[in-house]
Amino acid sequence: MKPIQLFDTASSTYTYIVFDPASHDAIIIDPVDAQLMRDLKVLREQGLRLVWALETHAHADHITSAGQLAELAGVKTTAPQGCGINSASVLLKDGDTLDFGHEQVRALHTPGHTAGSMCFVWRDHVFTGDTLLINGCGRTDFQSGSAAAMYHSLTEVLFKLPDATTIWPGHDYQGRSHSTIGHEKAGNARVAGKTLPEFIAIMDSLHLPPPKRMNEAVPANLHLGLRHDAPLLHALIERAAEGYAGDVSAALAAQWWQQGDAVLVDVRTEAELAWVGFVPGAIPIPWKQWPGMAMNQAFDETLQAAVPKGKKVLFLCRSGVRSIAAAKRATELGLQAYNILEGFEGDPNEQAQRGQRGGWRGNGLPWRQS
Ligand SMILES: N[C@@H](CCC(=O)N[C@@H](CS)C(=O)NCC(=O)O)C(=O)O
Ligand SMILES: [Fe+2]
Repeated sequence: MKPIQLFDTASSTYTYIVFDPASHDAIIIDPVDAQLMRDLKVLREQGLRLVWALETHAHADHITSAGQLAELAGVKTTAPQGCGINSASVLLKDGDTLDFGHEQVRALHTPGHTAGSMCFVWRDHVFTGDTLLINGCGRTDFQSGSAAAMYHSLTEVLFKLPDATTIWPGHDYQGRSHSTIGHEKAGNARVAGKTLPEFIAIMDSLHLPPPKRMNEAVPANLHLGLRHDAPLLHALIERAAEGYAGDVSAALAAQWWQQGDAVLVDVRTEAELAWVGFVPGAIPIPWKQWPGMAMNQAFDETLQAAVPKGKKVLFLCRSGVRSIAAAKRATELGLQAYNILEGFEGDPNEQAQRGQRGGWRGNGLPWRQS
């Protein structure tokens, strides 16, 4: 079994998803904020339930999406205890293990790139973060880095793993994907066959420019990528759901709709549209069914006629209950159906601030009062 390896080109960062094939419980290692939607999509497509998000260290070159994954997917966050990421729900010490389904990862404290850096061992694989890279290693010239500590972590911790262990690095800047402990022990240009003074001399002579996003990334990552004052209410989100394609935020729904990728169907009753307000351009197909009631043929037929082949359908109701029922029915009819989270009402605070006769709602949907 292999991990799913994902790449962020902007920062050359590898993110990993590892899962238990029996329970479908999964973990994600070093997720990147710009790839949040991609990662949620992979999880949904593979039918995985994310249980842990792990950070190998406080990154200096990109912002983690762990905080957003916690808010959107309910994942529990973990970080090495020596990295100052104190908002993580679990802080890991050397040797700690995390279970996901019948699988387990073990944390190895490997200081050097940063003082708190960790690697994670799973079966005969090791996720080495920015400690051991392919034919290289993480830099040691900032963020509590230490070449001497790195030398010890490489030679006394990682190189003590079996030679056949597959290495999955946190970055690669030359398109390589993985290596093995045996291979790096024998040929890694920075450390193989080097004494400690030789290694320190090599690290001291690198003179790498600082990561471009360092001043922004490090403080953000100490809070798992979330700013205290930035509510996620209107973020563009898409998440897995059972019985239909998924849940989306109103903002993302509006984007798909405006791009012409999706049809927007409002399932509220005529009376509600008249009294509460409506979304101009949305197709009204009221959902008038409840458990035990025979299927409403009119709903099925109008819906099928309204959604062109190849387009998604987005369902909107008042609070997000009927839209789920409608999305499930549409899925049975063979459509790619999504439920819009929060419904038309959305956030009560925002609703109070809304203009009287219409305009654009804060969540991205236009609306008008009849
Ligand atoms: N050029 C990249 C930074 C690259 C960099 O410094 N990467 C760090 C990991 S955060 C490293 O340890 N690199 C080791 C190396 O390039 O040998 C950026 O601006 O973001
Ligand atoms: Fe790093």
